[in-house]
Amino acid sequence: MDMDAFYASCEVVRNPDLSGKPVIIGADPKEGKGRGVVATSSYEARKFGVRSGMPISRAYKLCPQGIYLRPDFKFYREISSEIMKILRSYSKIGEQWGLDESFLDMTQFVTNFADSVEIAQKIKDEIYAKLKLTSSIGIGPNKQVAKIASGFQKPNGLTYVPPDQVQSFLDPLSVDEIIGVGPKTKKVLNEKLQIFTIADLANYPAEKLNKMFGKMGVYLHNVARGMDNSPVQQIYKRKSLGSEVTFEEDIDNFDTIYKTLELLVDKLHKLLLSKNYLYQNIAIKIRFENFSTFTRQHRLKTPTNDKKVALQIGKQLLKEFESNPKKIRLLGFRFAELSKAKYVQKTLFD
Ligand code: DCP
Ligand code: MG
Repeated sequence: MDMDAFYASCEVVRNPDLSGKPVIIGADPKEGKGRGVVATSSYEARKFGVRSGMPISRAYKLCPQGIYLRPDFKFYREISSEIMKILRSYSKIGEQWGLDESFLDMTQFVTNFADSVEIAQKIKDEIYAKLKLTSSIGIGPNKQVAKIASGFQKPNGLTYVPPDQVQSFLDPLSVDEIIGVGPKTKKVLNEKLQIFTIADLANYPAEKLNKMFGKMGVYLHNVARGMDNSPVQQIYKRKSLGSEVTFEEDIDNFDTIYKTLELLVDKLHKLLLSKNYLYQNIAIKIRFENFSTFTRQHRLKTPTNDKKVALQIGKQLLKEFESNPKKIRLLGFRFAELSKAKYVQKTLFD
């Protein structure tokens, strides 16, 4: 299940006058001079070409008449938890991704696949009745297929892919429909290997994929053939904790960059501790004035929640960019590969 235009739809719920209008959630466009990006937009705004992740200045050019709102995460989280409560009443085996997506394992509640179509419609109806929000649901024999199906007929979609139609469903789709295939992997697949559709990928020799991508190659080969054995699990609600800052003005002073890094690490580390997480991976993201963007990550041998280590690695990862003459527009930091700490650390007085 994936909610439609989630943040934007939440705003429409709060203010029904926005219904049917191009609503864009993200940074302040400041009449086209604004910085930062679009978080999401209503389907009406998407008709103008507005997309998530696009610079807000570009969105403003495409759709100056849009209604631009800053995100209100607290409100979206509240609505999200209402949605997740509804989902939990249908199956306790659920795996939430972000605020607006969740997988449900319905195996024990159905005798055949088709039964789940009826349940999915009930879920959609209940979400709409209680919250006036539309959602899209995909049903399939595994998570990968279900997720792709959930996006197949957005908004307000319901797509059922029976096991014997998985391959014909996947075949014509673009490779970047696969979870984990982002712009970079897509580019390599398209340009180096002439692989465009999932069918191309399914027919490509597995050994060559392995050579090129390692473990990821095995994964790609399997999912292209409809195979995904990953369980629906309620382990960690979030797989990472991250945040980024777009500077008011582009910055070339690395002291400011390191200061900003400290602030990000500080804020995220508090969150990490409050949720009793350990991290095993640190990632930074840096975007220059010309929008060229780089990410770097470092994996630790063992999970930890040490703040000093995080800061030190963050700084190390940023070092290589110090000599870059371009000004910096954005800095991001992320704790990833999170796991729950086995026992809660007690305070000195416990
Ligand atoms: N989001 C964001 N930045 C992005 C992508 C998403 O801040 N680059 C936020 C805003 C979205 C929410 O996460 O409302 C959910 O992401 P989705 O990818 O599910 O996008 P939407 O729900 O907005 O639209 P869709 O109908 O395509 O699912
Ligand atoms: Mg969504």
